[in-house]
Amino acid sequence: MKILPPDLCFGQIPSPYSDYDHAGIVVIPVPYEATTTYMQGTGQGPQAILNASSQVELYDEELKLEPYRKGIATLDALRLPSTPKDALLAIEETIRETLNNKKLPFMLGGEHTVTLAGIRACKSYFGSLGIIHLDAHADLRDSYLGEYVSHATVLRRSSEICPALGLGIRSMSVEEAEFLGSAGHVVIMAAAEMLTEANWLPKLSALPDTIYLTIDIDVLDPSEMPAVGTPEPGGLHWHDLLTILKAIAKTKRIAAADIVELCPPAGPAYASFTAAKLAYRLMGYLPTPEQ
Ligand SMILES: [Mn+2]
Repeated sequence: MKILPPDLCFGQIPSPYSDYDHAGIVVIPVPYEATTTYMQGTGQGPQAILNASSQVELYDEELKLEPYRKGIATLDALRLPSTPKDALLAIEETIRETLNNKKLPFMLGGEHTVTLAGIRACKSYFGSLGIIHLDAHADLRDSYLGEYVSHATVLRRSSEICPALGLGIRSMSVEEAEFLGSAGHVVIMAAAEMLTEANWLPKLSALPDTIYLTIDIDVLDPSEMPAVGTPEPGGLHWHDLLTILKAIAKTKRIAAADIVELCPPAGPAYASFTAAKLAYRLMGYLPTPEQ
């Protein structure tokens, strides 16, 4: 396991706050892209977020504190085996090691498939686990283009492991809609329903206390987040998303998180900055695991 030095790590955070031993949070860049079907480029997402993160102020004006002081180390980007099965096993191993070291894993994708590895590791570590899935897409297909493990099936595979709440969803197939009708352990809320807190806040309480939080960056509206492979109109806006994340962090124990599906070639540079700022803001909301 290689740790990036301050000039290359997330946020260019100085030592000792970016040292592994000091870290409450470990950023894990996972440039995995194997099953992308529309615009290519999610493999470049982690490095684009790391580059842009150097421009994010380390003082958080909303929280009125410096989140980096809880310790944020960054691993060197994972070098993954070529087959999806082996790649997921390698990611899972890294997440498990991070949890064993009493640190909160924070993956930067990469395509959404990487989430499955994070959920497998967290489920075996914590036992009881729920998933909160922020995404434009339901990702509930049973298979997609012949693949059972793909960005389009990730919540379906994950929901076979633990209960899930999808938020901000605004695109699905008839197969996914029918599955939702029959699967009580998977609940979704459309983006249009998310504007009223009374609609979604009670859904959180139905989940286990320990949460894996996955954010497909396309949950944001394309006007704010154009750099995605499969944009959908009608998405969440910045402050709506922060309100939801704050509520999750307040009512649940977020045990691990990821931000996936940034596709730098599909949009302007500010999109990478938005993803980096979202990551840092979320780190400010996250608990520090007991060490
Ligand atoms: Mn999506």
